[in-house]
Amino acid sequence: MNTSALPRSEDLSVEITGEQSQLAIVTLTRTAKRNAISDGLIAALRDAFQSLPSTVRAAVLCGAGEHFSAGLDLSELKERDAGQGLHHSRGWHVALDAIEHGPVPVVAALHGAVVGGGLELASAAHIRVADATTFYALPEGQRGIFVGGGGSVRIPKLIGAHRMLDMMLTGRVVNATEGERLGLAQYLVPEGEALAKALALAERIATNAPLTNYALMHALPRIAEQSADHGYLTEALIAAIAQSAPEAKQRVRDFLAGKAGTKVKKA
Ligand code: 1HE
Repeated sequence: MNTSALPRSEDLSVEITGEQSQLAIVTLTRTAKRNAISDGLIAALRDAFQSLPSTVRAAVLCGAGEHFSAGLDLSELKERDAGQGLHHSRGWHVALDAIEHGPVPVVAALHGAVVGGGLELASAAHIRVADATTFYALPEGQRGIFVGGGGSVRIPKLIGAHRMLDMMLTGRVVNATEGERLGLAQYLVPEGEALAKALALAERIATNAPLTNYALMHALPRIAEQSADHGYLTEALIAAIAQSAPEAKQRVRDFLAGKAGTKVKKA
C-alpha cells in the first residue's frame, strides 16, 4: 500500500501489512537509547495512531532492539519547570489515548525492559504479549518523580493500586512469569516469540466485525466504570447497535447455515 501519507520519524516505524492492508505494525526504533520516549517519539506515536489508514483493522506495537522501552527520556526531564511538566504529561495522555481509544485494537509485543513510561505505553494497548525476557518496573520513585503517562489510571486497573504502590515504593522488578500472573500481560511466550504471537492475535482480531471491535474497545471499559444500572442500559444500547449491522446479520446467517470455520473450537 502507498505509505507516503503516514507520519515519519526516525524513532518510529509504521508498516502497513497483511491481506488488504488490514494490519499496522508500529515499532519504536530508538534502540541506541533503549527506546526511551522523548518528546519527539511521543508526538510520533500520537501522530501514527491518529492517522492509521482506514483499511487497518488491528495494530501491533513493539520495540526494536533489546528492550520494549526504557520509559521517559530522562535527559529531557532536567530541562522542565512545573508548567512545562504539566503540559508534557498531558501530551502523553493525548498520545496514549490515541492508542487506547483509537479506531482499532492494539496488541503490544513486549520484551526486555518495560519500565516507567514504557509500562505506561504498554498499558494503553488492549492486549499485551510478553516474551520470557520481559521485566517490568516503575523506577519513578527512585528518580524522585511520578508517573505522568496515564499510568496511575491504567496500571491499577491491570494489577490493583496496591501492587502498583509496591512497585513504586520499593522499586520492585517484576519478571515475565510474575507479570503474566499479576495481569500485566495476558500472554506469556518463549524468548523472541512475542511479535509473532502478537501478529497472529492481531490477524485474528482483524477478522472480527469492526463495529464489535470498536464497541469492545470503547464501550466495555466504560461500562466497567459505570454503576450496574447504567452499565446494563449502555450494554443493551451497544448490543442493539452491533446486532443491527448488516455484517452481524450475515455472520449469524453463516453460522446457522453451517458454513465452515464459524464454530467455536475447543482450545
Ligand atoms: C536512556 C534511558 C532513559 C537508557 N532516558 N536515556 N526510566 C528509567 O529509569 C530506566 C532507565 N534505564 C535503565 O534502567 C536501563 O537503561 C535499561 C534497563 C532500560 C537498559 O539497560 P542497558 O544496559 O541495556 O542499556 P544502558 O547502557 O543503560 O543504556 C543505553 C543508552 O540508553 C545509554 O545512553 P548512552 O548515550 O550512554 O549510550 C543510556 O543513558 C540511554 N538510556 N534509558 C534516557 N530512560 C511519562 S512519565 C514516565 C516516567 C518514567 O518513565 S521514569 C523511568 C525512566
